[in-house]
Amino acid sequence: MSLRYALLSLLTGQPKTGYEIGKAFESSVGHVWHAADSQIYPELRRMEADGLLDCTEQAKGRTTRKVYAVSAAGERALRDWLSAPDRPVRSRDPQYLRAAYLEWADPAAARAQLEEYVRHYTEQRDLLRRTRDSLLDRSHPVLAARLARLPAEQHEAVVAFKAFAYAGMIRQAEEQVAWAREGLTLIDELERSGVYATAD
Ligand code: VNL
Repeated sequence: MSLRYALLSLLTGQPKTGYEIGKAFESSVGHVWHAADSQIYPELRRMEADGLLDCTEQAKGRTTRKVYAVSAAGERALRDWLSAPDRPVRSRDPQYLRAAYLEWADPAAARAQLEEYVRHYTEQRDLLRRTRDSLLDRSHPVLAARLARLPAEQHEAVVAFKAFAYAGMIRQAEEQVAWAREGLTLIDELERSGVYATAD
């Protein structure tokens, strides 16, 4: 359900074709709400049918492309959503479920898994940091296009809230790296004291 709000948020910045949406999504709002192209395109069609998006055909060479823009109803839906209280989701992350029962895993496999988390979240953290920096210096193309359509007095808040979201995600990624490293140390200690070994 949040995917439609992610798409509305993105398109409030600038109307886009389906192709442009796919590209811009991944480098911007996709960092805070991941979705695959295969989910995005059918959702755009549903949003159009629900009156949240206005579509116009734009001629390009011998073909036409559909340009999606947020309708008045779409803007209202986004405002209503952001003004309504959000109920925090309860944890369903398989990482913690798996971590809680690692005594069932082969130590080598457990170690490899934790090393993979370290690698993944380090990469994620660095990508998020780079993206946040490109928001703060306003060089991110999706943000720059949004700002170009807004009066200057709104720019600070638009940038600050996006940087705020990234700050939270960066901290989470840092925390995941630290946590996975703690797990590696734990496995070392348990193995050294002979209480964790390959079954059979
Ligand atoms: C926008 C641009 C959003 C860059 C972003 O992440 C971003 C935007 C939420 O203007 O919608 O990284």
